[in-house]
Amino acid sequence: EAVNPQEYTAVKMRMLEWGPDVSSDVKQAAGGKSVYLVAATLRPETMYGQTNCFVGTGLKYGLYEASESELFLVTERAARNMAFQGTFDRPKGVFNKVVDVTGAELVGTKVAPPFGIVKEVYVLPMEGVLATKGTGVVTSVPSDSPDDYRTLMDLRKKPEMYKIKPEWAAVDPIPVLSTPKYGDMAAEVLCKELKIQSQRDIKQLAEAKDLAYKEGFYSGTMLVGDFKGLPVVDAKPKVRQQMIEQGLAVAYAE
Ligand code: A2H
Repeated sequence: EAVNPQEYTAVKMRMLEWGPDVSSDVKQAAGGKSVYLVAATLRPETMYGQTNCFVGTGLKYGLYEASESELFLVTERAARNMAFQGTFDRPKGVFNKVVDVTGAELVGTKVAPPFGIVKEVYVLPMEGVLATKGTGVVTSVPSDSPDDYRTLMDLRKKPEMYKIKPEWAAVDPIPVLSTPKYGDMAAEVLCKELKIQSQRDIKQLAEAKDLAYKEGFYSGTMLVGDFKGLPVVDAKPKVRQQMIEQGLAVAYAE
């Protein structure tokens, strides 16, 4: 990992309305500032197709001061990395947590996904979110991510078990790119081909993820956005740059 750093795009999903379980401590601490759930992605070109946001219900997050007016909701590990990468409007290495937040209480919170065709989406639980990767916040693109697709379908099947309202999982996958092998719904096609039954089918999901990633990157064509018609390989850095220039994302490495 130290030898081969990953260059993520950390997308700022603006909090629009806290979910029913968010504590009054959190609401008070947020005050009048803008709160962003910040999600690390390797596929910025797919952000048009965001349908929800995932957190781990057993994970601990915090609200961290990013500037005078902005708070970032991420894990402490990510806040520390961001502080050392100069992401915050603070001296290098300085990060200040204003309040703790649990993943469980965030479920049902409404956020605005940057560049999303759908403008308002909900925070939902995902079982496999790692505390040791990215920000602990994962944005969901079920058209192109097999993990996201399978998790969304699991949630729709058993909303009571996952303690969600069905309407929070109501946004369908949105086509964002097309590939010769899998059409415009690579994740769905691969989950069916590999007979993936649940988000716990880790091995098959890893294979599906690899196939979707390679086919999308090398053979995909954009269907939406400013770079519609361009190969994914060319659109990817352009979408990333636009998001960063517009203040809707930050570079994040680990
Ligand atoms: B990707 P890598 Cl469309 N725990 O973004 C689990 N997964 C996490 C995570 C965490 N803490 N942080 C980020 N991720 C996900 C989009 C996407 C992603 C698409 C297709 C594939 C894909 C939308 N979700 O990932 O282990 C994020 O999901 C498969 C490569 O560092 C992030 O990019 O390679 C990806 O995993 C980073 O995983």
